Amino acid sequence: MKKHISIIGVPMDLGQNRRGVDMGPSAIRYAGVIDRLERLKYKVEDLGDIPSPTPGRNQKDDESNLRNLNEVAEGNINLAKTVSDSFSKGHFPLVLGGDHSIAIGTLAGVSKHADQLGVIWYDAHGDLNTGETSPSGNIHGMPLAVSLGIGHEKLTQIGESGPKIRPENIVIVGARSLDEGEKELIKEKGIKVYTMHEVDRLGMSQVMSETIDYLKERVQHVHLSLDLDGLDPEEAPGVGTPVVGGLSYRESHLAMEMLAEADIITSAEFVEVNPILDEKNKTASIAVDLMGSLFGEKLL
Ligand code: B3U
Ligand code: MN
Ligand code: MN
Repeated sequence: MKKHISIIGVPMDLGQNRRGVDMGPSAIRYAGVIDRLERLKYKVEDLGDIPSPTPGRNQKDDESNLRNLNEVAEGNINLAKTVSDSFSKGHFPLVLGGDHSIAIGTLAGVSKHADQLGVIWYDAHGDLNTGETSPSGNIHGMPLAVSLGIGHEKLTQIGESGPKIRPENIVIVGARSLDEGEKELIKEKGIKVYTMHEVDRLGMSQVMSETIDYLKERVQHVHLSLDLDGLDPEEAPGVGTPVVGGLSYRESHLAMEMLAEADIITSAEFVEVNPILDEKNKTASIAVDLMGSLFGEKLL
């Protein structure tokens, strides 16, 4: 594991409809992320927050069906640059969201330095919509498609134009709410998905060891994009679009511990923590607990 971590806050909530997720970075810092990682002997540098664009009218554009397109694009352009600078210094960019639209910028920044970039998308959703398939017009439901080069060009050209990742280098874990267009894209592109069905049948241990073997064979760098709504809302209630029947706290810890052991993750983001919807900062604290495991914390 890299020894130097750059914390990058992204107070962005314009990729969806519910205000509050812009306070995610503060909540995660308040839950003690820096101390936690320093205790594990990392050199941690907090780069502060990416300047967040002024909110627009929060209206969907009639033609593109995208909400706050220009603002989301602007925030992600700034983020891509900061992530790229951190990665090029050999640091581990640890991005704190913000809604999941910020993965567009993170992946644009990391992929500049890793042409075969693997991605683990830990999420209740596929985030594979486009303006045409999205039921909501919310860009946080689109970042994985955008990173594949599919979607509005104001988004796909961030960093540099074209795809940032390849479909065969993606593994989605925890999916249980996929729109029709997303299901079609998954089949068409052959994306590897462990829905809750597979997690229940195989167990998280097998899901993660298969995921690790699959990606290790293909890529040198793996980015972890962890949406807190991948977890069950009973345990992680502070998210904008909760979906019942999710991954447990324990399964999620096991997943992070196995990733730490395999030592394959070179960048990560933790997104969709919404302190307004949370109960006593529980979801932000879970995020920090999971980061502890991801960075090698052990029970004994
Ligand atoms: N798939 C739906 C819902 C959704 C996606 N991501 C989240 N919610 N967090 C959509 O709007 O694209
Ligand atoms: Mn998501
Ligand atoms: Mn989600």
